Amino acid sequence: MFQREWLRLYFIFGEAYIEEASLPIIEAALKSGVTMFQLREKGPFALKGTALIEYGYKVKALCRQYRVPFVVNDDLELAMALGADGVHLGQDDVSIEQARAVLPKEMFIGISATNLEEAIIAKKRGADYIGVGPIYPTLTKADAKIPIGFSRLKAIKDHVGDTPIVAIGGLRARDMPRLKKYHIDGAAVISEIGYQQDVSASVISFLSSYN
Ligand code: 3NM
Repeated sequence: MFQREWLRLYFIFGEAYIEEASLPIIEAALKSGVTMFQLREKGPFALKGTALIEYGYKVKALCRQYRVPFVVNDDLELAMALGADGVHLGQDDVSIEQARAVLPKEMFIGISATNLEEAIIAKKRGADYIGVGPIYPTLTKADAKIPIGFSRLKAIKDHVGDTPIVAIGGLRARDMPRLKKYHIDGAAVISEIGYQQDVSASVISFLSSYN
């Protein structure tokens, strides 16, 4: 069963093609307390096929070791092959109905939304959580939409009520108090954790700022 507490600090990372660099980053983040992990392998150097499955197994093993739920972005076949705990779907991926039809029933599903309409539809279709953003500009997602800021994030939260929500896009530790104030369950983060010199210090700073 999905638990909203897993959204508190949701670390997203890929970079499978430089596994000797990326696995230590992922392990440091898990060890330091991130509450959920998503494997998101994108871009020109993205691994595919068997190489990605092999990498995915290593990441899943790390998540298991640190008892952190393991999510796969977009790719239902990869999620099933790896026995992931959940999948995350964008607006351009398969629909939640199509995903539910093929995924094991214990696998949870998160959906991206960038506006109120998408968030309401995601809730209606039974998403386990909604990823709302980008809040700020981000360099990490090539096709990111226009940033929505905190006021629209709050408006979405006010409409979807109890459905778990994680904010995403350009977030830093200093944004955590405002997420808490608006009853957003947490932050999904790539660069402010994954591309930092001191991954552990960054994770601790995020977690201690949600207060
Ligand atoms: N999805 P960073 S923004 C993967 O708006 C992703 O749906 C977004 O990376 C969305 O923390 C984003 O480095 C990138 O800004 C988040």
